[in-house]
Amino acid sequence: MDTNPKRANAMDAYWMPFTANRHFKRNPRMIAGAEGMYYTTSEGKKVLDGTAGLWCVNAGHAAPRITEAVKNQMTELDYAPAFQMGHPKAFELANRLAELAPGDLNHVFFTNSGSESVETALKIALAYHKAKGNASRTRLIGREKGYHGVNFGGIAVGGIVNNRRHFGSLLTGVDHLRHTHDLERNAYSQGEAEHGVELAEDLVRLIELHGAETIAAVIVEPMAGSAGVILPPKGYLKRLREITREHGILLIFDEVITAYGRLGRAFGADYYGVEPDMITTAKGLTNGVIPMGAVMISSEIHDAFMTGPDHMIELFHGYTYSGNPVACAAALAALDTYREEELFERAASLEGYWAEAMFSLKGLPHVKDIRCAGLVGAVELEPVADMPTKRALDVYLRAWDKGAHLRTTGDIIAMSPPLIIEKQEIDELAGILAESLIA
Ligand code: PXG
Repeated sequence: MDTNPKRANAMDAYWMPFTANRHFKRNPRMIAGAEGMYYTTSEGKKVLDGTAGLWCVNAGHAAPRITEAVKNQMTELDYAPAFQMGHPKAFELANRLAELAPGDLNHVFFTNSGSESVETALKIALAYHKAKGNASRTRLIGREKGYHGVNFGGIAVGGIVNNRRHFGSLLTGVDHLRHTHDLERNAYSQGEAEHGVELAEDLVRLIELHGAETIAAVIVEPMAGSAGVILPPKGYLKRLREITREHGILLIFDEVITAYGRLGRAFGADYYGVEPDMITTAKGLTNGVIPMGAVMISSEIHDAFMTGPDHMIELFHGYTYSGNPVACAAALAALDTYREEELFERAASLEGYWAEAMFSLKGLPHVKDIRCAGLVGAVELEPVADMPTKRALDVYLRAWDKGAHLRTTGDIIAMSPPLIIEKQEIDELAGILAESLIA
């Protein structure tokens, strides 16, 4: 490998995110192109995208309407200042999202990523309580195994140990609910898991411990993605909603993965029938094409800020690229594509076929659980003794050689294909995974 950073194709300069850099650079997997369901590698090999990029390319790669919209926007208006200045597409997009969002989540704050959406929602939660005269509500509650991006608020409320342990004291005043991963009682679940509703009572325990008047918000993924697809137990999210409502605590759903059709509905909140006070999103908002996130916010929260003198800034928060015109154009085109190609409905109609394909892997070597919801699937494997992550990584590498791209987290294989997937491609993906488990 050429490691001289002064040469164009040397690999050392790029410090890759969440990657085993030295391992990757010894044996790189390079993508040169992508269209529809497939990547093309730099050697010209076609690889089925079993994960919609990183859970984001819901309409498939190079969706023509989105590509066109981005090109056009670049020449029409490339950038407009985001503070004290507007452009029509940001308002149009906010209206479209408010219409799509459940209940009275009628307001939208734009960010550039899932991590920023999380920081935004947490800050709004704190500032909301202060605006309402409840300044003692400063505590934030997350959940073990939760993933809320990589910024400081997100890793503080998050519960993935490796994402936290190297980064000092994080935020103070944070606590965590217990996770709901329970293979003994819930192996081979679909949609929701049968057992574990009582884990929502953990929130009552934390309220008794800290006092409700100190707690601002609870943030959870309705279905935990990054930790390896952990489905909520039946009734669990509803119970969290009841407890938070009863105690004046805001409920934030982190839907960076579950929003925009992944579960066959616009939001996980729709799929599970529970309405939070805020929803954080990113990824599928623009089909992954341009970085963008959006936080959906209830009227109750938004209106609490709209009280002081009207020349004053109501929320001291925002990003240079909030509502960037090119990102807005990409998002509007993505929403058009989802609607016109009926991709959310398509995901819902494939849910059963998908689950059958996933469950057909039951009984293959080292498989100890399979979990599905919408077009998400996970296969949990027995780890190799004393070598955690090795089993799944080996399966991943074999699948790549056989022409499919999967995700691994620990010893769990996760899949979340573009919503345009055809039945024969579901068969292809499950077939490659089956062979990779056996070989
Ligand atoms: N919240 C949730 C629930 C997420 O899944 C983020 C926040 C952060 O988003 P950004 O855009 O800042 O990365 C995420 C991101 C994986 C995987 O394979 C998952 C994510 C990102 C990359 C890989 O599990 N989730």
